[in-house]
Amino acid sequence: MHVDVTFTAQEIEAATVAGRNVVVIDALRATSTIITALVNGCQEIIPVREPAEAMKYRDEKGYLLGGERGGLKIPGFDLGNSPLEYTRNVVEGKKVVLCTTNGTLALANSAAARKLIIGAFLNAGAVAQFLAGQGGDVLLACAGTGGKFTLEDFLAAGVILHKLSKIRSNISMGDRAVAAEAVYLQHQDNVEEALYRGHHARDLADLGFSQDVEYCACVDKFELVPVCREMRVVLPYKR
Ligand code: 3SL
Ligand code: MG
Repeated sequence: MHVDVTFTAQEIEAATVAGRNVVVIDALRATSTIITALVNGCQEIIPVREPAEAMKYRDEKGYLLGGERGGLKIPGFDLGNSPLEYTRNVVEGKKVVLCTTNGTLALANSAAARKLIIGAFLNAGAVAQFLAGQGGDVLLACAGTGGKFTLEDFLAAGVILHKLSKIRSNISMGDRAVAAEAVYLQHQDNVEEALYRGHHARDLADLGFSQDVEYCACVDKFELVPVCREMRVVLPYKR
């Protein structure tokens, strides 16, 4: 099993993901939000690139529109992109159409993957278990921010890699994967503090979302692995 890492949603092309199991990571905050919504009984999540695509579902019964631009709720949407908004009261039994700047773009760009799954600190161990059981090459596809590398996604890739390497000894890692694991190991005792060394956590705190950063930094809070098939994210696997 060969494992590597990409840094941005924009880097992801059909040829990059074809034949590989791909984990999309947008730890702050889209993939953490997806995981939380599904934990709280959301039926499925439809990731879209643009708000206009989401708006087509505006008047459909049972759908909620969620997402952000500039970190804030999109006008006319029901929810923003804070995982803490996606409580059981709000999402149970509902379908959520989610549009975020980087995370849902990364998912849409990864549609040609062999298997496409959702990763974050929140479910790192479960993702590692899932990958170990699949076999095949793996790409940890960090969403990045605005086409640029972000520390939080790289750290989340590192924790998944570290856990995977504990389960399977025969994996080979690309150089980015080696670096991700090393950086995670350096910060494993305080992930939240490490997140604040990156600009996006600080931007979120400035917008009033420091509780999101604290929540998204929790490693292994949930043991589930959302899977995206035909641009529908659901929960097929629960331990
Ligand atoms: O870009 C994204 O997908 C978001 O996760 C960004 S934010 O954390 O909501 O600002
Ligand atoms: Mg992000």
